[in-house]
Amino acid sequence: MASKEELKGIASQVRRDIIRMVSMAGSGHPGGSMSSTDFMTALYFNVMDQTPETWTRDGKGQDVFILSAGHLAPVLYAVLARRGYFPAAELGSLRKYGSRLQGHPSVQKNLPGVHQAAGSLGQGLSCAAGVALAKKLDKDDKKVYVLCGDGESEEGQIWEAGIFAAHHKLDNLIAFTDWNGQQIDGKVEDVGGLGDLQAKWEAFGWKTIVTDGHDFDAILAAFEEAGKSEGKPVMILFRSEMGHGVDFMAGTHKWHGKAPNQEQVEEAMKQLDETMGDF
Ligand SMILES: Cc1ncc(C[n+]2csc(CCOP(=O)(O)OP(=O)(O)O)c2C)c(N)n1
Repeated sequence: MASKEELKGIASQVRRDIIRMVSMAGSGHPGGSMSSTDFMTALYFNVMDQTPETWTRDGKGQDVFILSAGHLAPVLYAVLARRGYFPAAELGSLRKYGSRLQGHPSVQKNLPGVHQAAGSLGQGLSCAAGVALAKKLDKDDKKVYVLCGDGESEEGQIWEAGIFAAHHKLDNLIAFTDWNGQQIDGKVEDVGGLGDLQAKWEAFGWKTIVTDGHDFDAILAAFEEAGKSEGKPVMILFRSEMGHGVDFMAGTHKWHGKAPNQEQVEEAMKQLDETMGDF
């Protein structure tokens, strides 16, 4: 278990990793990766019953994480590396030919920590619901966690999975959405407005929790409450900020899928150094 101060430091390191990886690759998705960094760090360091030593691809007898918004691969890879699933030096191979760190997660590459390929938005929640149902059938009491994007939630398949999971009372399924309000082309509300996202999930029969996605107390409390659900799948809506942690990247869709240049990397590192603590 990491302390709150340690989690903050790790999250700063993860944001540094994301910026460097995407910059070295010359392409990738830093904005949503940085809005998801705090809850992904909390999940892997303090919440999931899964470790680099115990992880297996079939996920039996342990918690499973599935990345539904596959373009957020940089945050998943950086968190996995900092948690010890593979060497951090490998992060520099993001998007390189033959690398285990493809631009979107691939199971063919056998990267420890990755159960499920992703990239076509909307599919991961269905996969996670299937794994959660399999765990119920196997009498495996571990949980399935899945990260969705808010832009991704414009996909019809998300809502089909929502019906399925509620119908099967998958209370071992804990989904969370990076509710940063931005997607590839602009604000979610301007592109394909979701309206009252909490009311929508409630109407689909899910337990919902809305909380601050950049406050570790709130994040850990939300995961704890989610773990106690009975009879309903859970959707945590993490209110977050695109590009969080670096002022010129924050709050705009312009950093959804763009690599920072050298000067921007240096400025970002300066800002993130200040929030590193002792990590
Ligand atoms: C089925 C499908 N349609 C379109 C895309 C292209 N695409 C990739 S990311 C993205 C926007 C996703 O927005 P959001 O989930 O909010 O992620 P964020 O912008 O916060 O990173 C789109 C349209 C895709 N990957 N898959």
